[in-house]
Formats: sequence, C-alpha cells, structure tokens
Amino acid sequence: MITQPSDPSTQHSTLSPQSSTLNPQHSTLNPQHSALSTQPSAPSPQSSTLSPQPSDLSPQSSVLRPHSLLITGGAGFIGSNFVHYWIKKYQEDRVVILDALTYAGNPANLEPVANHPQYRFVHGDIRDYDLVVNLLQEEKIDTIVHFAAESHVDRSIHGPDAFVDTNIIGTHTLLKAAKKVWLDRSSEKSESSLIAQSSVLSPPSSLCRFHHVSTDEVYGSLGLDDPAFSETTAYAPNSPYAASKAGSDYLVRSYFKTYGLPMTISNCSNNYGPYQFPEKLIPLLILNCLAGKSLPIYGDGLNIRDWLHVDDHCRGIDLVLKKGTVGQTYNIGGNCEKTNMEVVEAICRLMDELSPNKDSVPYSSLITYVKDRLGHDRRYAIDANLITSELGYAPAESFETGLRKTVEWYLANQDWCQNVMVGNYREWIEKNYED
Ligand code: NAD
Ligand code: TDX
Repeated sequence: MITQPSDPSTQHSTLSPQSSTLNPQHSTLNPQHSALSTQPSAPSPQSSTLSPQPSDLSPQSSVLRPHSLLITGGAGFIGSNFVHYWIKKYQEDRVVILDALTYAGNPANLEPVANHPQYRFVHGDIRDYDLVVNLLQEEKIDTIVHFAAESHVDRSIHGPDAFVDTNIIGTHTLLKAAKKVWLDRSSEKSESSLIAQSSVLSPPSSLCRFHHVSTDEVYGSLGLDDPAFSETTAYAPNSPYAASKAGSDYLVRSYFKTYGLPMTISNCSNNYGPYQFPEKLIPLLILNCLAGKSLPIYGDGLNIRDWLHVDDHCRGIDLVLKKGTVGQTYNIGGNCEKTNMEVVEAICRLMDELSPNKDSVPYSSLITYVKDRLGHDRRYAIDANLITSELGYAPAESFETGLRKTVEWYLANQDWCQNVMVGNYREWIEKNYED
C-alpha cells in the first residue's frame, strides 16, 4: 500500500502487517551495486576500549548509491532537514519516513516536500517490529537512516524511561527487522539467485546500509585542555539520554560484529538550524527574545558545545552513506566551540539587528542565570579528522552565517513557532524552568 497523498490530512499512512505490495519503480538493481561486497570478516574476540574500534571490526570500504531510504524520525528536526536535503539532491530516490509523531515530531516540518512523487510518510513506531519488517520488504529499502529518538537531555533527567524505550528498544527493533529482511533471507539463498529474483525481493545485504545517527554526548565531558573526541575515545555517557544513545550504538556495533549487518554510525555535535523544537538552547533563546521572556542560562554559562549547522550534518551523513566504510564510526563536527554565553550574546546581537525590541532595550538585558542542569557536561569538542581525510567532509557554514540564517528562519516562520509552542511545550517549560 503506497500512498502519494496531496493534502496533509492524507499524508500519513499506516502499514497493515499483511501488506506485501511491491513498488514497481524499484524492481531492478542498479548495476553499480554488483561490485560491492560488504560482508565483514570474522570478528575478533576482544575489543580494547568501550567505543567501536575500526581495526578489530575489519571495516570494508565501498561506494554505495542508496535508492530506497527508510528515514526514521523524519518529522523531527534533523530528520526533516535530511529529508529536504535528500529529495532536493536525489530526486529519483524513494524516501519513506517512519515517525511516531511524538511531541518533537511535526508533519509541518515536511510540508515543503510532501507532494514529491517519491515521498511517503508512515505514521508508526520504530518499536513495531511487524510494521518495520513489512516496510523494509514492501519498499525494498536498501538504506535505513535512523534519526528517531528521544533527544532532549533535560527531559531525560525528568523521565528517563522513554529514552530507554525508544533509543535502546526502538533501535534494537530496527536492527532485528533489518537483520530479518536483509540477512536471514540472504543466508538462505545465494546472491546470484537473489539478483535474479530482484523484482520480488529486497536488495541483497551487500547493497544495504543501516546508518545510525548518534551523538558526541556518548563520550562524556571534556576538560578545557583535553583533546577533542575522536572515534576511539572511550564512551563515558553522563545523562540518561547519553547512556541510552551509547546503548544503541553498542547494539548497532554488535549487529555488525555478530551478524555482519552492514552499518555505519555517526556521532555528531550540537546541531542548529530550521525546524528545531524550541526546547533546545538556540531556538529557545530566539523565541524567548521575541516573547520578551528571560533567557535562561544554566550554571555559570561557561559550558562549551561544538555547533554544527544541520545542513552540514546532512552533507556529512550523505558522504558516510555513499562512501563510508562499513562497520566504521565517523565523528561529525562544526569545528566551532562556543561557551553558552557566547551563543546567547551572538543571538542577542542578531535579534537587536533583525528584530529590535520596541523600546530599543538590548535583548541581552533578558539574560538570567538559572540553576544548573544535573550532571551538566562541561565541554564537548569533535575531532573530525577521519571523515575529513577519508571522505572529504568540511562544514560549509560558519557559526556567523549559520546562526544568522537560523534567526532569519525563525523570524520568517512565526506561524510554525506559534503552532509548536502549545500544549506539551508549555507544560515542559513550566516543569523545567518554573519548578
Ligand atoms: P528530535 O527530537 O527533533 O526528533 C526526533 C523524532 O523522532 C521526532 O520526529 C519523533 O516524533 C520521532 N520519534 C521519537 N520516538 C519515536 C518512535 N518510537 N518511533 C518513531 N519515531 C519516533 O531529534 P533531533 O534533534 O532531530 O535528533 C535526531 C537524531 O540525532 C537523534 O537520534 C539524536 O540523538 C541525534 N542527535 C541530535 C543532535 C542535536 O543537536 N539535535 C546532536 C547529535 C545527535
Ligand atoms: O535553557 C537552557 N539553558 C542552557 O543554559 C537550555 C535548554 C540549555 N542550556 C545549556 C545546556 C547546554 O550546555 O545550553 C547547552 C545546549 O543545551 P541543549 O540545546 O539542551 O543541547 P545539549 O544538552 O548540549 O544536547 C544537544 O546536543 C547533543 C542535543 O539536544 C542532543 O540531542 C544531542 O545529542
């Protein structure tokens, strides 16, 4: 059952477990794929650190060209930007979005691309194994880009359960489904017979990729003089959010090491850009400026984050999908460390310029120090040398250009802002800031 609805009210389909219709557009394999082999060699018995180790996984380079993508969490901030990015760049590819539309998921984020002929939205949960298996089969998915998660550190402090459920159980459900469709079937049949039957089966596993979108927070907190996080930095997650992402990373790694599921992981730094839910620092500050509300800065405001414009993150994932080494983790960063005070001051300056407050009082007068986040990590920094040297990655946006575009986007999209600052959002603000 494939839906190509034209109006938002019909965009969301749910799959029946029995669904088996195949999309005829994907009945042939791209000949470029036939040269690929991504099965790992036998895994080594021990690993020396907690984080995924390129050397003992025997990663294998390849050049892959996705054709049918399942994008989980595609109605959220980064996922929706990635959907926009992909549809614009690869117009012929099938793009299937699976999203449960939690408080953070918003169909409006996808409106600009919802009428694209290759777009399909499925309203469903990544923990629904039958749904995911059916989707992988029905759409002959060759690439899963897994964004769906509970993603806000402060919420994980108030209620960690949802983080374990979605980030760990949900990721594991996706892995099981991918193994079932891509690997268990492959082990029963030879590759050549699969290609012969490609009009009715999913692509062979050598053409498939499970890409897991993770975070730099799994590495813990740095001191001011510590070297930036590299792919071999030992994991030391400090919040329930970070621990749940670390758990999901380990599961993804284990499905490669144990079963040979072709995977890659990217651990990236703090994203910012359009469509970010205003519980996160940058949109929260912009919208509080507009509302004349205080700008809450936790602790002393000297915690450091590395800021990455979401378009640069999408470019990085694109490179990993197409050219990344199977079994490898890549750190993606913006090469842009800022204290939270530097961030709030930059936003206030931009707001003074682009939307001056009517009494011409500088927005910085709204800055208010509030009680610190529990377990607040002091500094994150990303060493992106691997993705730079191996895949040619470089961020295109500076913080100045990216932040200006972001402020402009929020100013130009007031309806979007008003529509998300209701219900759950108001309850959250009250709970987190007014306790
Ligand atoms: P987000 O909170 O904006 O969006 C998450 C999306 O996942 C929402 O659309 C939500 O509806 C969906 N979702 C949640 N639970 C689901 C479930 N059980 N089934 C299906 N869909 C579900 O998150 P984001 O900021 O876009 O982050 C995307 C990914 O990137 C996450 O995995 C996050 O850990 C990671 N990440 C984010 C950042 C950042 O700065 N935002 C940085 C590093 C890594
Ligand atoms: O009101 C606030 N005041 C404040 O001082 C908020 C919401 C945040 N902060 C601080 C906490 C952090 O030091 O700003 C910094 C950034 O906070 P968030 O926007 O909540 O991001 P962070 O906790 O760093 O996590 C983000 O980056 C890594 C994302 O939310 C994660 O999903 C991602 O994995």
